[in-house]
Amino acid sequence: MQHTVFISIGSNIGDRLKNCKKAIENLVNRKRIKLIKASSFYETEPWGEIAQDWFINYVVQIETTFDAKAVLNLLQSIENGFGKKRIKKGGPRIIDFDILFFDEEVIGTENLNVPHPLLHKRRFVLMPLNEIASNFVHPVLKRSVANLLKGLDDSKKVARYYNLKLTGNE
Ligand code: PH2
Ligand code: MG
Ligand code: MG
Repeated sequence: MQHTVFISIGSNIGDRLKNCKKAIENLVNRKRIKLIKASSFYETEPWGEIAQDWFINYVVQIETTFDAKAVLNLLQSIENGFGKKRIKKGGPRIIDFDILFFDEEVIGTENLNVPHPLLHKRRFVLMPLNEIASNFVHPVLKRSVANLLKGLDDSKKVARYYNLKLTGNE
């Protein structure tokens, strides 16, 4: 069965743009993963309490026959391939993948929470997501992405940075 998955990608260490491009290439070249849409890249002020460098963030929509756990494992193995070290929760990272939505599923396990529990509070997620999925309805909050963005209280800056014209392949 095909699943529709939205994934947020970010980097704030090294060549952020290159890391972001490499991450998506690595992901969509896998069997059973098809890229449907990608947002532009955004340069974003760090969200949260930790002082760190600005990020490049974007969001992609994929289709896959993997279940949510298998997608998580795949994303983590790609992160590990970048030499990602998780020194501090919410701190600087060479690459970070987060599953935002997995169809309309609601998942609450130790390792995986879907929808992503902070997505509706983060401009750096909602802006790119709104570019590719403004009508998608959050399965818990029952509000569209456009509506979440409209009511959002997040003063962190998010600016469109670069438009990578990715198209679906394979
Ligand atoms: N990721 C975090 C914490 N803060 N801020 C921005 N702008 N972008 C991120 O991807 C990000 C963050 C934890 O994963
Ligand atoms: Mg994250
Ligand atoms: Mg993560």
